[in-house]
Amino acid sequence: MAAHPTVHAHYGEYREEKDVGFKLLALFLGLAVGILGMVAVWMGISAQNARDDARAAAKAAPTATTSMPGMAMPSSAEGARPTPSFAGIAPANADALAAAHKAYPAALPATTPGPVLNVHIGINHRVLSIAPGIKYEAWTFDSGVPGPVIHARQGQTVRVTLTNHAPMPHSVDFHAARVAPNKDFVDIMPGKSFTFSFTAGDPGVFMYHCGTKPVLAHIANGMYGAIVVDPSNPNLLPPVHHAYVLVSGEWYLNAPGNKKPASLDMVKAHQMTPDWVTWNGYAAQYVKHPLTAHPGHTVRFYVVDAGPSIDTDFHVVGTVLERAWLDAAVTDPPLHNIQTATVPAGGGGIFDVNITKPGLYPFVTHSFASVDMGAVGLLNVGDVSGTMSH
Ligand SMILES: [Cu+2]
Repeated sequence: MAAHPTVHAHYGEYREEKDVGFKLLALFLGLAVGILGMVAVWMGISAQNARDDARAAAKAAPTATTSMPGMAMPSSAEGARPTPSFAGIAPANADALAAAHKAYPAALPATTPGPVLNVHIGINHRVLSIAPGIKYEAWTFDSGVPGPVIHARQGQTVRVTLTNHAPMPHSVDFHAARVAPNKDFVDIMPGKSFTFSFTAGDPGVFMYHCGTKPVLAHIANGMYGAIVVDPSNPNLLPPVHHAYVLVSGEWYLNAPGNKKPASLDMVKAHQMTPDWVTWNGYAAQYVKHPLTAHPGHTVRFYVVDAGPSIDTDFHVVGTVLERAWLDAAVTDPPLHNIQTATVPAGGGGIFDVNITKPGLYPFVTHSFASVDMGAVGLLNVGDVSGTMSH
């Protein structure tokens, strides 16, 4: 009997921030990157106007809500109004909170030997920090967003056991699997476990997510993650010095989230107007906690766009993508010298850069509205000090 190694993810402790920020009542509006004061003032005025509009609309036509916890979803979309934008809201001590935040570990975990990769994932509802001082009532695979990064080898059997600790049905849909969805991507009732297996037959990086209806809500609430499948032919993805996994996701808030946790605004989700867009669940976390590389070493980014709805236009400022494998088509040869690569919602891409000059290299989606909402990080090449001036 072959040993069946097990992947356990422990993402519990680093998500929580102390509530020191909430003791400071003096909050101000500002962009997460904290540079555009004028815009912040304008946003404050706009937000106030929008808030007034929303209040007036609410008085005129109150909307019913479902009883589903964690969701502020109108029973009918007709006439429903979104809450105003809460993009960029930050407490006065946002910088300190960002520094104290423990960044999601982006480094690709090691593979596991043996023919079977056992993956145990618990499903939970819990409050997470998604930006400095901003809390959200998330639905999670294990205890963070994204869920644990799974690293399989082509040909390996991935045996997934889900245990639902949440008070509503959830499920999982692996884009790397070729299985009958009605048999394996089934709803798991509260308190129940479910196990299914698939062969990791296709190399690449793939999304997984909850597939329970409404799927938009389950993904928007944080139920997504990435699985990397190494090709059995190692020449298809040559070895590199550094490998990082970045999952883009949008957050749609029904409240600012700075005084009490926000939850989902389904109207905003339908309108695709997020408040925050994040790499690995937390706005701009790799600006304060940059990913690292040595000059002249090759860095590989495994990028998944979890959406739920907005594409990622992956770009590394100050270099070109030397090699690119688009949407998990691990072809030989790869594409070369790409400036910006689209990663569609629900898709993935693998991108290699090789940077010789020490410095700070931002990685972004070049859809810059998303950058202002948090979809930016830094690659620190050569352990340089300082920060970005823009
Ligand atoms: Cu779910």
